Amino acid sequence: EKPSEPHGPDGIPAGFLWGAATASYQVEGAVHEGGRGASIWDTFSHTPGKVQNGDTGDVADDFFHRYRDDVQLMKRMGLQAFRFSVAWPRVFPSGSGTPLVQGLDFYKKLVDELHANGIEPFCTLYHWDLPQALQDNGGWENPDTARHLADYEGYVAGELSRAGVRHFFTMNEIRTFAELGYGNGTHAPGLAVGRKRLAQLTHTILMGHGLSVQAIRAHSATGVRVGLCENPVAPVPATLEPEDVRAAALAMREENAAYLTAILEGRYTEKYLRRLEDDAPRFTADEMRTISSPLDAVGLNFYTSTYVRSAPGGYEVLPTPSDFPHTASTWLTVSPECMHWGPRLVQELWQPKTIYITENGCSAADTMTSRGEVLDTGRVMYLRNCLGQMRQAIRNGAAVKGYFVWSLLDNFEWADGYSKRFGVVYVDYGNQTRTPKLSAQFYSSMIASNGADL
Ligand code: PNW
Repeated sequence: EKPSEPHGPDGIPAGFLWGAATASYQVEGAVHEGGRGASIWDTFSHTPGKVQNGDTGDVADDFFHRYRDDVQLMKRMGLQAFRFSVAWPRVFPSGSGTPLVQGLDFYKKLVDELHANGIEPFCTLYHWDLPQALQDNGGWENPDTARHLADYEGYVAGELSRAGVRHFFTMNEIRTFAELGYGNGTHAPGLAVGRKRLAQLTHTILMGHGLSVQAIRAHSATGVRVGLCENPVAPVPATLEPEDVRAAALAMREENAAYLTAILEGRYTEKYLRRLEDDAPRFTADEMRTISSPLDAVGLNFYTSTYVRSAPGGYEVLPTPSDFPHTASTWLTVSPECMHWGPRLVQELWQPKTIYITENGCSAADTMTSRGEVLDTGRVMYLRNCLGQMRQAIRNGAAVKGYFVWSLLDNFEWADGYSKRFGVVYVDYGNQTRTPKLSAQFYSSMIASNGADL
């Protein structure tokens, strides 16, 4: 890695890593190859009515077969890092037991290809594709799932660290997959289990994370860095009055009490436990120590903000006006301040040594012109503003060491299927042609100057 220098006057430290992110089920396809087992997303996407237009990840971007060309694309764009995820059911088709010997072949080839082209691999070990066989045994409602996850992650990190991977994330966005998968059922496995069971299974997920941190450290080559990727609610103070800024810090801690706060503090906040009353999770002090196993890096995914102000009792979350500007995804309001206040408040509250922005990006109604261009000026505006806000966070002391745009390619956007495009590279799903959008050109030129004119 390049040496990290003190923040210069332009705010972006030398050695800062610029990358792009993807996730296995969203890009790979090849769902029946190499002995891969089924995941909850195969089941969910093949259940009528669950995903827009009946889309599935069966083919997706066919990244499983096209990764060599896609790495060349990354290289041409000037990317320095690439975040991908490993599909658990490729390695353990039914989630536990004996690993499939050829299960990691694809990822080892991908890692070699990245290294050969000077691109640093960042590996997420769980980006939501839980083996269906484990869901059949209760999924995250079964504490055994946490053990199976740790066994899987220890094995994969051992193998891939010996292939030269130095950065691992245990999980992606606990808040999202717990709340959408088990809280309201809009994501796989499509359950709505109620508050008490949700709190308990979320605790089991946190245990899976903590046990995995330990397993990765136990099985890896020396020098690996372990973290997780979470998408905390990003409270932004409505005014710059000190009491509103304090309210934002309180909100960061409380709104994320079941997730990032528990992991970084090793405790549930009193407010959280009081709010849930009889529905609060059952846990031991020993479990809380496991959950808060020390991390080398915190990965933060920021897309949007939550405006707050000071109020009796601490803080008040402000409603989103119906005409607030938003992207092609209604949940994704255009509020780049999350990239300033998000990392800044995480730094102030928990002092992580290293923060990576592991996802940031937006959806847009991208279409190709008759000249074959995709002129996504809305995404250029979104990214430029988000990066300017990130630079502000760094100026204010946040230890942000890298940034990954979501996403390299248009891909399977979960319950929205292929109807929402997040890529800086356009994918024609009819023939799998890749076309860098205007935003890819913006991003490349920004990388070339290390953010000089943000
Ligand atoms: C994240 N929501 O997911 C994921 O990490 C990515 O896999 C995904 O493609 C990306 O953000 C864009 O959505 C989210 O409804 C999915 O609030 C949905 C929500 C939030 C995050």
